Amino acid sequence: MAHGSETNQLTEPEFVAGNGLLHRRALLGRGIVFAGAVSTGLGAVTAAAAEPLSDAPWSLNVGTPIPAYQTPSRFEAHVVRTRDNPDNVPRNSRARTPHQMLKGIITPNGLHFTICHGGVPDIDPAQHRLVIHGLVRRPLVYTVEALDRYPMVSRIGFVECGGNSAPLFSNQPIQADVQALHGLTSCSEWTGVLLSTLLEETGIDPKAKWMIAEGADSPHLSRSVPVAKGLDDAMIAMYQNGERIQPGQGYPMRLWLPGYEGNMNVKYLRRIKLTEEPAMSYYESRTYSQILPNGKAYRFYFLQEVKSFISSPSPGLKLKEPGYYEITGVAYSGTGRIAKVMVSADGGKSWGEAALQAPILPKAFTRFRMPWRWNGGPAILQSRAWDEGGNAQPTRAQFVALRGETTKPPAVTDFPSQHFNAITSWAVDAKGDLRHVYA
Ligand SMILES: Nc1nc2c(c(=O)[nH]1)N[C@H]1C(S)=C(S)[C@@H](COP(=O)(O)O)O[C@H]1N2
Ligand SMILES: [Mo]
Repeated sequence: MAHGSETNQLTEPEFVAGNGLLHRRALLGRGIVFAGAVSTGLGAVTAAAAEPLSDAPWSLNVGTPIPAYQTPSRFEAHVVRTRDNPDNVPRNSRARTPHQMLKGIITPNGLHFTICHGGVPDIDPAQHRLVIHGLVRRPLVYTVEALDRYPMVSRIGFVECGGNSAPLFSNQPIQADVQALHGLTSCSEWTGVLLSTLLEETGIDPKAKWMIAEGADSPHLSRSVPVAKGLDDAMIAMYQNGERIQPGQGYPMRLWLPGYEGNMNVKYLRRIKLTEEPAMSYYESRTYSQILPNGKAYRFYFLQEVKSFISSPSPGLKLKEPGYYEITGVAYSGTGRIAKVMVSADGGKSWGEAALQAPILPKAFTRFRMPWRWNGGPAILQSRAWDEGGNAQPTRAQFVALRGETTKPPAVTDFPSQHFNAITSWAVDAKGDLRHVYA
């Protein structure tokens, strides 16, 4: 890659929008000498000399034994979830995904966000049962072992808490990183039995319009789900990225409702009751309702709408020197596939189209990338997504006009409002530090 000193510059930079945004073609690696572009002095890439490489200590000894279940390098020990209730006082607890340190579309199992309203139950899979009853022809009880023999499917998709990004309802931009602001969404490959397979077997009384799903944890969290969703793409998920679902994700099984508000994805699932009417349970009538500026609330608000955020660069990740950077993040929509992501480096004055990394799957994270040459001056980075249903991620002004904002004290964890999906802005200053702004 090092072609000598005369190429210590971007060659033929092809700008698509203001403040250094490059055409996504640059990601193909042609027309840019990255070695020069990523290091002008401090040196991430330097000229290679011809003499033999010297040996570091780890090259001179036999390494450690291979562990039975491996965990990341000790040098990655900072890549962890942030927990808001480490002492497990009896209330809801959250652990947030460190998006600023992840680069793909799959959230590693140990880093998937978790919300438990009554701690993580220690469920013995041999004793766990799933009951499907109510307005069905034939009520049935399933063991984990039995479900393991049913036809399974694997699908990649996200789960997002309705309360994710709630700090952005504040009328002042709260100074926090992407993990604190957007860490309540994650994406996995889920494997399990489609609920439609089981409903086929129990039969459905035509009067049934709702299913009430209930968990086996101490709050017995329950939510009402339209039967239509149950017959569409709802899954009894038992595996997460190939292995048994984590305790934090609902071991031994959860309801996965692709694209629907996190809270409805009932973990530790023990019961599905088909009914004519919704249950109006605690979590659907109080905690997870969307209060509107006029004081009214949407009765039900299932969909997690089209959204994106830049994970890198983002607050806490300093730009050490001017030069080439990749702006990257995730986009997703509960409606379907992501159609387009636009990126701005000048606070929304001009936009360039980001590259979307395949696979682009419905109701899943899509990784976007945008090449950028930072000139060392101020910049405001934004991303905006569109889905295949033609829905555009709203600007902050559009969003606030419809849903309102709050003057409540700026605590990251405690905002009453749900389903924030507007644009996020990161400001870069001349020192290369990033902060959360409204633009
Ligand atoms: N049984 C049960 N299901 C639950 C919860 C819970 O506390 N108990 N939390 C809900 C909430 S509020 C969300 S956002 C999602 C989070 O899923 P995750 O913890 O797997 O990320 O699970 C939902 N399902
Ligand atoms: Mo949630």
